[in-house]
Amino acid sequence: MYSDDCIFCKIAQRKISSDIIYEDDQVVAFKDIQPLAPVHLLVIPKNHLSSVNEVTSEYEGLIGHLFGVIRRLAQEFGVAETGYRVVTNTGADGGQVVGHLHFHLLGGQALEAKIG
Ligand code: IU
Repeated sequence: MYSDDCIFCKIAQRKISSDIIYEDDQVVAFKDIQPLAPVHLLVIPKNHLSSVNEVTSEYEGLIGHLFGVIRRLAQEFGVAETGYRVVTNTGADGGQVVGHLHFHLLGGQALEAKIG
């Protein structure tokens, strides 16, 4: 489930301190340490998957559950009505820095309408 040399696995196991705002048996969510918007959360599966490239059909249930968590956090953090952005960077060209699948939830301000 966890990878020894993965920082997000260590966060999920609480071996490294972070501002965890949600946890269940499959998912952890915490505040990004370098927020790019007033609300900037990271939602991750506990199971170590490197990126979307490893999200095969066996993880459909997990990803569905994870998006339910994102939806509820958007409500809890007050951005569900005003709007927000969910981003997952994949690989070098996608700007992925941390090699553990994660979804950025960004909101709390009007975000630049830009992709790429
Ligand atoms: P990326 O999609 O891999 O580029 O995003 C990684 C994010 O993880 C980035 O926004 C970092 O600020 C964030 N982060 C963090 O919140 N806590 C950490 O210990 C580390 C990175 I390392």
